[in-house]
Amino acid sequence: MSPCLDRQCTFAILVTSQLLFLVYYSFGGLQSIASFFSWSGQPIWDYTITHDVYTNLSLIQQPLSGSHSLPDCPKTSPYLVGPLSIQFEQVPPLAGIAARNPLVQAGGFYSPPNCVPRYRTAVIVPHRNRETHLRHFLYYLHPFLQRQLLQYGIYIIHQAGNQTFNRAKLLNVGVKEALRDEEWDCLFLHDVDLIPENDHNLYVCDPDNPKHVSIAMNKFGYRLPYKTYFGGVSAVTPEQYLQMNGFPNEYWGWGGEDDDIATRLHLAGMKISRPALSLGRYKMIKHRLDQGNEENPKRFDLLFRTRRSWKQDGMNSLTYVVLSRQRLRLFTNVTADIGLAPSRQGGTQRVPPANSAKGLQAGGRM
Ligand code: BGN
Repeated sequence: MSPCLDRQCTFAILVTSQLLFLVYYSFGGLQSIASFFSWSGQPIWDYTITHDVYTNLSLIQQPLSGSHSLPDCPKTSPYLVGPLSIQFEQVPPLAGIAARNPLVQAGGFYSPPNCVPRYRTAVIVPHRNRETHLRHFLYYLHPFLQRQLLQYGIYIIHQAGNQTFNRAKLLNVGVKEALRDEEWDCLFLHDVDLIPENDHNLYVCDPDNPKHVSIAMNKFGYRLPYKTYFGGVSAVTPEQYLQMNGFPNEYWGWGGEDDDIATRLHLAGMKISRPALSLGRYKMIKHRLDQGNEENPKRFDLLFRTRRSWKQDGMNSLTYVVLSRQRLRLFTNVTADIGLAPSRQGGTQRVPPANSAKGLQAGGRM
């Protein structure tokens, strides 16, 4: 071969490989190519056929008569139905949700009546002034979790006062408070406005790595917005949570705390685990940015410092005061004073009386 031909050949190889690379990315990378050729090994769900979220629930709700010793729950629940019908037009009343979930115990606790559960999961939800979202959330989550044959508890962690919101710190509080009740195997850290669309998306942990679960949200066109995204819904074992020193306490306002968590789990020697894209699907309840949860201008600086700060800022530096802890009919309501953002700390570190807890307490009177 002449040197000239040789050069042409190299050029052709370069151009072809670049073209292939472009095609690869326009197909959405390995995952999409695999699913195109059905290589993923996962079922491809048809979301045009959906089921009512209360399907099969009455079958599970019949406790066995007599004094049987209970068998272990099956590895795969036979009650699962797949894609769920979800609508947010009518807001269900708390009393109605309670009536449809008669086996849920005070505090939002449940254990399957006819078998010994294989997993114990605490669902922890940071909250403030989102009563409508909370009602949708409870309406869907209770039957969803019961069909999975889990032992579970739902914890709503309410930030007292009206000062800047701090999602990550509320999650730290929730983990600490939930672990006082029970040796949970798995902690589901859950935004209140996200509803899972498929009950095969099991609310159990990956024992090896923290799991990011809400990987396909309608808000982002049912794909990951970026590779290290860790927001919305995630699941960690208590051991994984402590290994990464929990979540940062210093992110006040919207944004960045989930990216910090993604960084700290890597720094703690773990990786992000994810379910299949067709399973980790969520519908988000539409809303405007909350008052008191404005974008955090300090998030860029904070993220820059995660590598230096994660061992000092987290579960080992968490301080808060529990103002109330109530076992309501459908959830455990923890109202906590978590202090104020640094710029707002005047002479006192504590927030004014918890006036915004009223909405939730009303739920307890059902
Ligand atoms: C990102 C936010 C996340 C948020 C996602 C999705 C930041 C840090 C910028 C360096 N991260 O941009 O917190 O969950 O968008 O909305 O703002």
